[in-house]
Amino acid sequence: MPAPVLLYACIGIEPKRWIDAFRLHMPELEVRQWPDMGDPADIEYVLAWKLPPSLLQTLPNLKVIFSLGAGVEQVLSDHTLPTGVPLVRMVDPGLTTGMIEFVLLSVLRYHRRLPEYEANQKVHRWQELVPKLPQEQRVGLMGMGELGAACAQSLVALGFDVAGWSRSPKTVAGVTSFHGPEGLIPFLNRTDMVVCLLPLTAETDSILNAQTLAALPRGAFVINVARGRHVVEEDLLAALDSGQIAGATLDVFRREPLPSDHPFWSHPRVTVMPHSAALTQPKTAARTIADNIRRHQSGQPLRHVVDRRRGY
Ligand code: NDP
Ligand code: OXD
Repeated sequence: MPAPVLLYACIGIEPKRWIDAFRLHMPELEVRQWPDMGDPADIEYVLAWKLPPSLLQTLPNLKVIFSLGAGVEQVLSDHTLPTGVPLVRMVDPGLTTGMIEFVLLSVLRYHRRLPEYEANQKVHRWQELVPKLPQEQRVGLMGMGELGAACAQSLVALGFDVAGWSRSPKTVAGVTSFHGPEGLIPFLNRTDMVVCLLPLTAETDSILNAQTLAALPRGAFVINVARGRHVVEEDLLAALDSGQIAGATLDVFRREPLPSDHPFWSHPRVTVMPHSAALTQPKTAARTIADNIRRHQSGQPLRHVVDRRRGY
């Protein structure tokens, strides 16, 4: 049997760590790098992130598209995406750990009132600030999938009062489940810190807007680690300025990189991160992809295939 061939087509992402990791986890896999792909008919697998335009159309024997990211809205918006070829999203232990770390860091930062201490330090003010007990801090995860559920469990372990909102009801120990459009406002009403970990779809686009931000208790915090389009930026700025929202940690934006004149950069209650809350880690992710290629080659069902109708 000829060696399987994977085309690395991830514009802007350094290939070396991926190539080393594939060599370790699947030495028999031949990895080619776009645009040096040789005969397009050899390519059975593509690893994609910011795909070169129309590339997929030129691959007659493509069997599976692997997304380098957990979010697949970019790949799905490619009008040349072949209909019969499964698209697999990224589920990577390294990515999940990174997201848990970042969400805990952000929640704890607000919970322990660090932004206030930082402001006090600037004016040399020595002042003790009493934190709430964790069980008095109501954290809400929008999205209870691979990442949302993992973050929820870690927050429960620290004693926070955790709820999740998803499309379907969930049973996660210690987490109150809300679901569906009718569950959204009750979920927001009880949430002091909302963490967005939804996929970007037609239903979730602009979901954090004037109306939903107003449904949070006054003085709530927003942590968006999903996609910039989940947030209506002007509505969030207005809610910050009115005091409805006390602070926001934003890792993702409608335009990335965030333009240098964007008001978020200098807003005193906004923390800007350059879309790096969690990064796919080649060392762990290449192994997951290799396992899936082996499953595919032995006729077993692929894991983590995107449901194109749902959009995630
Ligand atoms: P999953 O597909 O595993 O989970 C998605 C969750 O969102 C599910 O619980 C799903 O509900 C819920 N959901 C989807 N649509 C709706 C809706 N209309 N109403 C209510 N709930 C909905 O995704 P992941 O957890 O792996 O990733 C989530 C997102 O995080 C990615 O799509 C990506 O955009 C972002 N991300 C950002 C990173 C960063 O560094 N900033 C890194 C990695 C990911 P149900 O379970 O019922 O289907
Ligand atoms: C992802 C991301 O979707 O990095 O994985 O944003």
